[in-house]
Amino acid sequence: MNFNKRFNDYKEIFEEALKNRIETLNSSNETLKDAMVYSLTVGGKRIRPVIMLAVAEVLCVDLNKVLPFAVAIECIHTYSLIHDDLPSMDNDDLRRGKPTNHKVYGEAMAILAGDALLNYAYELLLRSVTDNNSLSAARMLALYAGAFGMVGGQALDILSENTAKNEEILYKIHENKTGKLLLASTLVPSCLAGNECFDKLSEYGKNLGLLFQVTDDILDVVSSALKLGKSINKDADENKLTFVTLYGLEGAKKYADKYYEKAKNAIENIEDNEFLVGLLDFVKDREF
Ligand code: GRG
Repeated sequence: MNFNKRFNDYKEIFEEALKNRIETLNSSNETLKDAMVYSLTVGGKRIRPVIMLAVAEVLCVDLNKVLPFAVAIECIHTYSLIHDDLPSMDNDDLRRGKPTNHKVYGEAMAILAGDALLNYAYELLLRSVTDNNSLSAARMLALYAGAFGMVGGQALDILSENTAKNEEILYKIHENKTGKLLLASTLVPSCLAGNECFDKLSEYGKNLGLLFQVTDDILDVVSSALKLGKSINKDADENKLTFVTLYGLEGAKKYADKYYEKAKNAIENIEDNEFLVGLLDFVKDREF
């Protein structure tokens, strides 16, 4: 299997679907639409859509069925990055190697672009619900994006900035903030396939999410702003709770190995799992 080719094939399928959706995106205001499209198309690995398409293919789910969910999750992810970069949150000037949304459109428009992307995601999800399986897939994504998932993790992260730092809090923040959208990427196709391989994909998705975050924490100290497309060394500067600030660089690498193995073991009995294993290598060895 040629991993890079397959990754790029999924990415292209996704980019085409996203382009088609953007062409029909209605907005009563052109500036708002420009701000939404700016962040949606400014770059990004598209790892969540790629995971969704890859798991869908393993489970023999029609890719056309999963594509609206893939566009929706990328809209949710993009809104979260716009809001995360705001002066009231992480106050970042650079994202995906380009000026952040509020640097280009101003803070008020960036908040609205994020809000509109989130609402657009739900419009897409509602339009995709045709049976019980698609209903449970949409509910899963909504649950994991909100207070029980990504937003809840972000809240915990902010609240923990000036409190005692320990493993339990670290795990809870990352399991939710970064982990739940990645978990949803593996479970949406399972829901669409009538909960096929649900437990195995759940274990895979959880550990993939933690692997993704520990790698992000490692990259914050070993990579460059040029490669990452965002500022570096922010975690230590801002007294953030990360795998590196808690366990040191070598300790964090050991956690990466542990989550990698757990994720790989979870899917060992799933047929045609090579690409899913390849995704773990991609996440662990990525430089950006
Ligand atoms: C503001 C509601 C709200 C939530 C923000 C996801 C998040 C929660 C904040 C992002 C902060 C951050 C850098 C988290 C680390 C992991 C992460 C989600 C990185 C960005 O995702 P990638 O690497 O980004 O998939 P690209 O640009 O490739 O799409």
